[in-house]
Amino acid sequence: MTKRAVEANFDGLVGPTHNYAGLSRGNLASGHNLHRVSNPREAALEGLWKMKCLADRGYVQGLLPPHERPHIPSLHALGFRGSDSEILAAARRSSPAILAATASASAMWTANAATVSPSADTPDRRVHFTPANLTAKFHRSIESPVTARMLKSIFADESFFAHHPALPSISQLGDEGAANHTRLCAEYGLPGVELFVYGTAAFAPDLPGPKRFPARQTLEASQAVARLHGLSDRQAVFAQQNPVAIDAGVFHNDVIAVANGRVLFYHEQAFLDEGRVLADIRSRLRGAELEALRVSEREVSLADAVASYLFNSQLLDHPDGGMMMLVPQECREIDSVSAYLDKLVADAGPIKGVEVCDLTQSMRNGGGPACLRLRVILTAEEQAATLPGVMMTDELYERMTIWVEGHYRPELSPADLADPMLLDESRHALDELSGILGLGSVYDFQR
Ligand code: SUG
Repeated sequence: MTKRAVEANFDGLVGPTHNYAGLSRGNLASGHNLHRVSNPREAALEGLWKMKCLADRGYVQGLLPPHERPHIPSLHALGFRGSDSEILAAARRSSPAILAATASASAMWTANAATVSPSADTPDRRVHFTPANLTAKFHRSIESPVTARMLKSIFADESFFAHHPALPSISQLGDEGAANHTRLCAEYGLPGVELFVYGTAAFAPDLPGPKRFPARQTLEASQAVARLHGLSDRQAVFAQQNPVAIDAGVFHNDVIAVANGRVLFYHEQAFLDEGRVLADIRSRLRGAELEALRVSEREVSLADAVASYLFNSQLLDHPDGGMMMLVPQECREIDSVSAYLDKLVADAGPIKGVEVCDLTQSMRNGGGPACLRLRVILTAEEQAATLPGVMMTDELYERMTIWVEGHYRPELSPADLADPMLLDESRHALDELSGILGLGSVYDFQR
């Protein structure tokens, strides 16, 4: 029997060490803003405001907490020894880049936290989670153990939720989670088609690949996740990302394509073989006709798509039918994109309205609205089994705002990352946060 289900979005709450360290080659914004002074307080408040706006409109909205940063166990693993202050000072002297990597607040982009398959798709009718190993970048590769603990704490009931370990941490199995995975369906509660997009294949060296920037996701990793989740060939489509797009700064597929329901919104340069991708989806989508919303290079150039993050929008079901699109404000600052959005709504297609949000602090590191959220399709029973403390309400919003204002700095520069006070402040804040959310002891410093 089909169960009604909804999409819940779990946004990453920005951490107290949010900074610009230029750690992600291939992500243009990260490179451009290297060493810029950040505002962690503003960043967290921007993210909280997005969550509240969506919760106010009736969408099911949760949050995933920040990770402990700087991460002393990672510095320890690299041979730095002594007290916490000595470790921070030694890392700063020997390699500011390594210190910055262990201090990044990158866990905020929860589209990279995991790949999630809803219970309607899986053989055991449980929601399956595989945390992403994020092997492509050191600062991100240290996220998965704590992400796994958080997901297990939030989705604890094994009769509803299945948790797989992250794939082996090796570039041939590089996995970036839901940022390279999207799902199409007639209704959330019905079996859907899961689209896995990869940048390269580790064991097929003849595939065309990007020349300038690295591909982060491999076909082998995508196939392994689909296997772990029990998806059959009828349910999974594997598509190669266009290397031209990767070289233009599309480091994840969610910077160039997004789906919701039966709509696939994408740029003509998104996929290497567009025709095959559409045919594969069409042949698998049961009970619904694929609606391909294709944006041509003439309407919006690849460069404007990357600069605006048009495709990193959230497509959300509209209560009156059709969909609402949540775009970053940069989309209204670039003429071609703004004109395209006006036309999209005027066209009487599936997109009924466009809402704009200010995520300046996250955008400067290459993270738009869709990067900040992990989508989890949940039935009513699964929703009831989810940790209630992380769900956004007016009360939680008020509480979190006070918490951020009390604990976060309004300014952070790369030199501050070695400040032992910053580590103390962050641990203190996260300890309090795990109590507020009812999360248990998920952090290393609590164990
Ligand atoms: O992995 N930026 C992140 C942005 C992730 C966006 N996520 C999705 N597209 N789903 C990344 O490149 C920059 C950190 C720095 O440079 O300080 C960074 O990690």
